[in-house]
Amino acid sequence: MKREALAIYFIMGTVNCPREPLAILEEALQAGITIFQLREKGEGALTGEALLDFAKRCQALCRTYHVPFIVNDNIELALALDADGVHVGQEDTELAKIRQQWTGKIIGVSVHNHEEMHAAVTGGADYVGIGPIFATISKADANKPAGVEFLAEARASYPQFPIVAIGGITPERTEQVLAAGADGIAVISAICQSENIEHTVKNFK
Ligand code: TZP
Ligand code: MG
Repeated sequence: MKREALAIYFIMGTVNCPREPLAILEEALQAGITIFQLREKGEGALTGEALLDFAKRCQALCRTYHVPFIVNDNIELALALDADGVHVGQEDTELAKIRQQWTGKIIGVSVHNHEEMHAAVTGGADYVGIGPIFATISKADANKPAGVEFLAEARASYPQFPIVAIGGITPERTEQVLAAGADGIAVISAICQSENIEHTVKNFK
């Protein structure tokens, strides 16, 4: 994948939204996010038909704006929808299995250290997510904030590999994260909780 596609990576689930989720997504798309991930998890998350219906609506919006639609964790949902990609953590379906099923699709993997990074790169991931860089309110089981140290090391080891940084990132903190080597920033709350998404995305840019 092109590293530029990771520039402004918006992640959202209904649980993260203080108002109508599809309105938030459409405002973010209009404002210029470059990739979207549906991450429907946590207490009160949609399941079954309701999840399928919501996911289809998100996908349709992303198509309208020509923005890749990625599904978090749920490989069955991603396959059923023919999503543009899937993002998995270390505890989710094995990368090798997904890679077999998913030629020509985007696969992202969360990594936290050199071993995981090496396994992702050699196992066929298209990009990696590194974080949480800062403290986050959006992931209950998040590791401790790691800062930019490993991010910078990962970039030094893999000068060309697509890397997105995640966790507590705001427009004010973006420069530091890009300087450490990220191709882009992945955010939930900075956009979901923004009172002016157009303005927030512009600030990220
Ligand atoms: N993985 C590491 S931190 C995080 C995920 C999914 C949550 C990021 O959300 P926020 O609100 O941008 O900190
Ligand atoms: Mg996961």
